[in-house]
Amino acid sequence: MTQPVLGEEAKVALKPFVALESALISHGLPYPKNLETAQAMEKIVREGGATPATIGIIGGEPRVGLSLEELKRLAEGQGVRKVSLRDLPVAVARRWDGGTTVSATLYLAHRVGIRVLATGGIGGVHRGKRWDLSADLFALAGTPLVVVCSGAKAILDLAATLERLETSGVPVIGYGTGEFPAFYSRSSGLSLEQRVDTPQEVAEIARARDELGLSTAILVTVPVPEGDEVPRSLVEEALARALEMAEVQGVRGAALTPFLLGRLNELTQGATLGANIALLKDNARVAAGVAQALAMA
Ligand code: PSU
Ligand code: MN
Repeated sequence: MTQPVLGEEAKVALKPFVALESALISHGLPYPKNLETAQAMEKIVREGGATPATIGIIGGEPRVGLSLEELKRLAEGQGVRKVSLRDLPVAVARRWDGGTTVSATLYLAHRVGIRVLATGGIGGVHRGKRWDLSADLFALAGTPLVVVCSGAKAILDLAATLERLETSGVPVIGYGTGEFPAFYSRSSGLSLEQRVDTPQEVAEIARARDELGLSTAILVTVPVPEGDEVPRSLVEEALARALEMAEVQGVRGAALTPFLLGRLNELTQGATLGANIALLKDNARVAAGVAQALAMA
């Protein structure tokens, strides 16, 4: 049976782990900012008292904990695929290099017993294409991790995404906020019923989930740091144009999310990229705190 292979740091670690996805390295952020951000997130997790395990596929081998060389290989992106849950068997059989999305990362993290994952924004329901649902939603419905993120990516239909999470039984919790964050912007206008202010509160909810025998993820949503936020009106304006470009160029499927993120970055002169990096680092910090609180059960 193909078991994920543990990286050097993961093998010796005694501390709690934080899983980090790698599709955002291979397909979410441009080189070399992607590599810098991946390394910065790992460092922040370590400083927060946990062990980072960036998860990805190297030559068909699912890896939990990547070396710097392997991170570079995914960041440089030569022939690197975006690997979602449905791609995992093909990626292994065909010996791909792959950046794993939230859905594939959740699966591999759970298989080695990791309980916390940090990312930027989860996938969800696409705007104007309600049939285009990210596999992230299905993985969240059936994998009992704590996922720290800044909500769903701003390119999505956030209201529909929230409804879908509710249908799947995934608790969505605001971290220091009563609103579902809008990724690049702190507020979406969609209120959340549950708010927490400490990692301990998150750990208590996760423990209760486990005691209940539920296997849903818990989605902890952290707004982008104040100084790095992009005003929602600006994002919406750029997004309208990016969506139009996608339509005209016929971009669809797995390519859609990376395409839209790239166009937004150009149209906002890098503002969305700055916000994306800032929130990724901040989410790594929060996730380390949660992993620690969970380990102190
Ligand atoms: N968050 C980011 N950048 C990204 C992604 C998330 O800040 O690139 C990636 C994640 O890996 C997520 C994936 O799982 O996009 C969703 O893609 P899709 O919509 O095709 O399921
Ligand atoms: Mn899709």
